[in-house]
Amino acid sequence: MSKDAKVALITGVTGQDGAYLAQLLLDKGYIVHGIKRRSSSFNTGRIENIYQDPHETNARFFLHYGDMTDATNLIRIVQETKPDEIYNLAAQSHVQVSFETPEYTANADGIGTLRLLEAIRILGLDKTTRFYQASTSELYGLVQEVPQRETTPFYPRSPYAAAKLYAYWIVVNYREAYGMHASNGILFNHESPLRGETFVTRKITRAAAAIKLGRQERLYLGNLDAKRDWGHAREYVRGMWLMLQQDQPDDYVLATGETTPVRTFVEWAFADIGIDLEWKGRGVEEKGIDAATGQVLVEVDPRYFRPTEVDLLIGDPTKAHEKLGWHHETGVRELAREMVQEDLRVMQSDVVAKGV
Ligand code: NDP
Ligand code: GDR
Repeated sequence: MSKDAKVALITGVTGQDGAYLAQLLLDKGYIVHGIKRRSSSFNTGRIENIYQDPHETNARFFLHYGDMTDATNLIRIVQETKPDEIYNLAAQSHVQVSFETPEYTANADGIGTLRLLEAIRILGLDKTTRFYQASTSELYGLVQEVPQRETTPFYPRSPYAAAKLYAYWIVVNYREAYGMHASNGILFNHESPLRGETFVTRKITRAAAAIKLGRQERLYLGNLDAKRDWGHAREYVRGMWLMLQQDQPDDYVLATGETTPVRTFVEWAFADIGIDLEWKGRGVEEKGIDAATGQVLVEVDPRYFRPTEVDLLIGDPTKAHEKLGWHHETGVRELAREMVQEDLRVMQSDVVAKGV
């Protein structure tokens, strides 16, 4: 292991982005520390492939128990690891769940960010440690301008977005007040086969795979009209890294510039399992029907409607193109296909393994 290897600390390393980012940094020769939460069940599935026994002499990947709601724990981990770069990806990241757990979401996503920034300052690392904050297109909320760019006014529409708004501004403040190299990545939705199962793309691709294998009859969804700018997570974590390699800290939008309604993503996923879906009815009565058999495969369930919705997200990544040289590669149609195929592969191997 090189003595000059850079050290990174990733909060949220067990999540979708944490897994891709840890892999990217290890490939670049970093020593990577990740914070994981104590859980009564297994929560390291996404990083199983990069797990290293800490007793190995050349181990470069280390996990620490921690939580964004525990300041003393964060201070100790930052003190022990003295990272060159911190990527703050940990969050209660589900928008709908934030309406059920608003205080916890504010604590973990908003104040948690402050705790980490303070840890850096308390330990005197504010001139050496670079900081990435996982900011979000949810900050734009109620449409003020399209496409949304770094200068578009924010209008959060959920407790999650309001917590992330605090985090965004406290990062800007610490940059301006203390000269910290702290940057916000305002990332539009990014998905992958590692996406959490309750986010809409993965819920759809898993259901399509399960329906194809005869393991599920119907998919229940909420608002089919919402439009999102969906990219591939693997490409977005590279943008995070690029932000911290710049001489100056700044805030950047990462997006594809293309937006797609949820309904269209559903059609694509079913097309990928060989089903031509037709829509009948409107609003809560709308149904997705197998054109060949007449069977109802998709229904709207109002329980998935949000008290306030974000109707339209479409990002303008021009600044990231020009200053970071970052570009997305995978289009949303290709992304949907990759996710369906991977869900099918995993479910099929599960069927073989269990012999059912
Ligand atoms: P995930 O939900 O997949 O991962 C979230 C991670 O945070 C998990 O490792 C989770 O741990 C951890 N975590 C949650 N709460 C705490 C806590 N209190 N203390 C410590 N760790 C915690 O999210 P993504 O990987 O998709 O997103 C990464 C970040 O980027 C999040 O902050 C999200 O809000 C933000 N973001 C995501 C976008 C996207 O489209 N994916 C777009 C824009 C921003 P565990 O595994 O134990 O649950
Ligand atoms: P989002 O992602 O809220 O954009 O936040 P999600 O996939 O949850 O929802 C996208 C859109 O789909 C609609 N929808 C449904 N959503 C879910 N989860 N389940 C359903 O059954 C369903 N039916 C319709 C939603 O109403 C919404 O309009 C994600 C998270 O990763 C955040 O952490 C991140 O900040 C933003 O993306 C950018």
